[in-house]
Amino acid sequence: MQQYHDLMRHILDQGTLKENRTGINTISVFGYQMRFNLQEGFPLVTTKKVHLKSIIHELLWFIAGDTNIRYLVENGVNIWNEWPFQNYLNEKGLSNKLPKYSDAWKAELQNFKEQIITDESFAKEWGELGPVYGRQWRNFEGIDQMAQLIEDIKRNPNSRRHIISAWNPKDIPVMAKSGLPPCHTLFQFYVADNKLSCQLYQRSADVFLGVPFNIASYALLTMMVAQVCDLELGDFVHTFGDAHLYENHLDQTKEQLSRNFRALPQMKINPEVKDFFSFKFEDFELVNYDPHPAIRAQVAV
Ligand code: THF
Repeated sequence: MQQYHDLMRHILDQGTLKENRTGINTISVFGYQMRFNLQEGFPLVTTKKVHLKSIIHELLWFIAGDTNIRYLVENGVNIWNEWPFQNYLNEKGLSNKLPKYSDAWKAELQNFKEQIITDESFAKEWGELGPVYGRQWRNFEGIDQMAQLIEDIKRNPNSRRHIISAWNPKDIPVMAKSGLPPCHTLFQFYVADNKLSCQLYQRSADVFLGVPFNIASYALLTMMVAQVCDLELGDFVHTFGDAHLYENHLDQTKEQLSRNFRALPQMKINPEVKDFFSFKFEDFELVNYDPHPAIRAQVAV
């Protein structure tokens, strides 16, 4: 994953200090591109342990059109909790008593998670992220972009219009309330020499915490689409708008940059699955993943 280390190094060397809505500053660059040949192995970062289980569940959750964190929390995936939680605190007038990232805030977050799992009506009321990825992919103003994309790739692979947009200007104000406007704004598929490639335009990227997830997630999505469309694997191209490192991730970034690369793992997908919407968690198996230990960091909300 030389490409990922090059990006972190580039931001440390060239980035500009910038303020943002989270209260934690970043160093940031604008415009960058990485490319991963998916035939060379599964692009999961090896210089820290990345929790693949969360990535698979999150992707299946998008594909199912789900926008409530309950499925994720039930499956031990905690990467989306902070946003509906902060919304809950704001609505209950508790955000002054529980300052973001304090120990009391973290304790109340645990409590919130418990309630999401045990109380269905609580989950319905407070676990909803609004019209985020799942909604836009499967029901963009009534259009199932994902189903159409699969049909279009099968019928007309050479098309230059294999695009899914998560950016729905009408929904942006609602998204900002309980979730946030999509970071993965738009992606496009491309077929040549019987190989399927995918390019993502990511408007905003948390390079230390989010990007290892984002690369693996879109690589996996590309593999799934390739399997159901009977295509070989091409490249995943990752294009960025604002690519940044949060100031409270800099020590972790330097620690990671000091580590040596290891061989990429392989992803095995159950070859029996031919219907895109039938993939289950058990259909995926990661083999030969031998990463360095995880590196902890606080996500900015
Ligand atoms: N907001 C911010 N600030 N960063 C992001 O990466 C991000 N996302 C999604 C939406 N908003 C974002 C959520 N994705 C982690 C990973 C991905 C996330 C959010 C959080 C995270 O904390 N990872 C830890 C723990 C992993 C685990 O417990 O499974 C890690 O060490 O990797 C970008 O899409």
